[in-house]
Amino acid sequence: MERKYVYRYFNLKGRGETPRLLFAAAGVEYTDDRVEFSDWPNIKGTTPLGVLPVLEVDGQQFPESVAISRYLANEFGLDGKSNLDKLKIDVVVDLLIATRESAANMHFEQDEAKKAELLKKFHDEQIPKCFGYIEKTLSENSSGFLVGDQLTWGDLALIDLDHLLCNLGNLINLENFPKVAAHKKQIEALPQISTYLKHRPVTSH
Ligand SMILES: N[C@@H](CCC(=O)N[C@@H](CS)C(=O)NCC(=O)O)C(=O)O
Repeated sequence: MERKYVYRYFNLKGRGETPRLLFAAAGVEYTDDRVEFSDWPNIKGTTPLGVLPVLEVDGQQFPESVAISRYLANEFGLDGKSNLDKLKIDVVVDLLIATRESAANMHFEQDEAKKAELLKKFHDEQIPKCFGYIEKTLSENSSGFLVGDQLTWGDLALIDLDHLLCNLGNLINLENFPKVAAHKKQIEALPQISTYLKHRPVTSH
């Protein structure tokens, strides 16, 4: 029987966009419930952990963005074919999460001196570590996808972070990572992804 999905997050990409990309890639119907900040105080107490995103599967609510993405990837066959491919995806996703956290901490830092210090560390350490590893992973796979010869949730998580870093005041120069740049183009050109990207609500991040 077909599952009924409601996906609840703020009207942002943020931590919540990879699941939406997964629904788009798989062509699976869902309710994209974008919560207004003014409504959030009334909704917060009804969620499992007091935070979003939440995925409702046939009326049952689940928190945690990465667990949600991994579940949807499993359901939609976008999880990699072998256990080794799944491991490769998980390593990349963990690196992407750490990079997203660093970018967010830096973005929201109010103290200008501290912010400059975080920015330097981000460029000198976090970007080379994360994207150097991903560049190498991509160069070991001739299909252009992160693993195997078809799309997985690792590809979607990767373009999602590319978008964030490019939008948040150019936090990455993809010219330094040619495989990542080519990967972004390849994934964005997939028909179902390209259509989704053209039509998704415009948000700053
Ligand atoms: N580890 C959680 C973190 C969720 C989280 O911190 N969500 C934020 C938005 S990105 C939130 O709901 N903030 C509102 C609040 O704390 O009241 C996940 O990845 O889903």
